[in-house]
Amino acid sequence: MDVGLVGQPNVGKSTLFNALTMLNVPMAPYPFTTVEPNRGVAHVRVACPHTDLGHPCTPGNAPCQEGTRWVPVELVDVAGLVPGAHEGKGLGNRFLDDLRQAEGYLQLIDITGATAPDGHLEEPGRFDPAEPVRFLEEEMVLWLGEILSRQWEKAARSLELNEGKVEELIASRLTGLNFKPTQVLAAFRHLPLDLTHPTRWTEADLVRLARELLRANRPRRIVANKADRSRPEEAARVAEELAPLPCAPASADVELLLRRADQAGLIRYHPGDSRFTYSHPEGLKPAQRKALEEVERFLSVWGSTGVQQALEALVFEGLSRIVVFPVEDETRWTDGKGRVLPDALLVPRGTTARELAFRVHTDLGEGFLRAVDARRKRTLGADHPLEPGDVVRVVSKR
Ligand SMILES: Nc1nc2c(ncn2[C@@H]2O[C@H](COP(=O)(O)OP(=O)(O)O)[C@@H](O)[C@H]2O)c(=O)[nH]1
Ligand SMILES: [Mg+2]
Repeated sequence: MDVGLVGQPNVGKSTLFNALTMLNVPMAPYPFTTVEPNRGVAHVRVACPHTDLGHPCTPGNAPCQEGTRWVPVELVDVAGLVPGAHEGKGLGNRFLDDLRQAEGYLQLIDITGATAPDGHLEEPGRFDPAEPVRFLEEEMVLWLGEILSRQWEKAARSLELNEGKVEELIASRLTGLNFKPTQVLAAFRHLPLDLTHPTRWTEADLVRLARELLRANRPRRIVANKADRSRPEEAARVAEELAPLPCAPASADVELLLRRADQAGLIRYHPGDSRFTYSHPEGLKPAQRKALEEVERFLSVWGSTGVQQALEALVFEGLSRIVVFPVEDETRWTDGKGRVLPDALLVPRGTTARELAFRVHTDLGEGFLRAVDARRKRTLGADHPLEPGDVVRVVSKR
């Protein structure tokens, strides 16, 4: 699953990307295929079940630190959004291509209002920080609307003649976006469209449909960045302006500084925490001390940098993901090689026991007999929806 970072140039996307993809935790070598420089691995936190088991775990994909499991999520720093992207201007095509792959995104805005639409800086308060949020939505709606409108009449006529299903036609036109026909049906519920006569739909209808599809299926959260140059009242004002879209203040700069200082051994800081401790206070250079004292002041005002929280809110709330732990031995919580709780899998809320089996291996899914809830020692049927933190053994014919 990909999470995209979007926003106009200079709002802090690369800084946020660098901070989020830096985790100072011992990790097992794990083959991540990094194909492009703007892709990286970030992590979301969950409690590791090993504390309930009473033995340490042997993590494979998701490192464990003091009972916190860091579960990987792929992050894409999307090329800067420019006006006219849907017409293929500038980096438009590249931008939309990256975005298409992301299942949800964090949109960064400059809460100080100093960043112009093209990314150049002016004095704080010069621009409305919320404007780029409306702009991005319009740009995406127009783009999707255009894809839907291409030769719509012809496609709709043929559909009516063959008495086909309009939700399937639409899903197939948007294959790159992975909309399922059921998701298209859900979008119809909010629109007064005559489903048996798609030839009567206007271009405006298709644009409205595009908007509904995006709202329901591409969750986003707004990261009001550069909070270190702003005030909580201003953050609250912007959040109110954007509601019901979730928006929370953050400082990518401060988060990056904290993670780097931790990696350099100057402090101990766990991403997402509201404080840090000094490792060797006496060894700090005056400039380092001054910078870290500023960070302490920032944390006392804002509570945290907001960076880790923004990603987790998107993954767990926006994208409704939960983390489950497949094992092969329901007593020792191990895999076939005796590793304890090796895998932490991020799956959609509502994933069933059988769907988890398919996620682990096709054979396991096809030969599915039953699953065992290893915490409660209960048998789970194929259609049983899993809960966050479940430790599950799949019993299969093969
Ligand atoms: N004050 C402040 N500056 C930031 C913050 N995040 C990023 N910046 C600065 O904003 C500028 C642009 O950041 P960058 O990550 O390159 O933005 P991008 O163009 O969106 O990728 C750099 O000078 C960053 O140091 C922040 O949280 N606070
Ligand atoms: Mg950048």
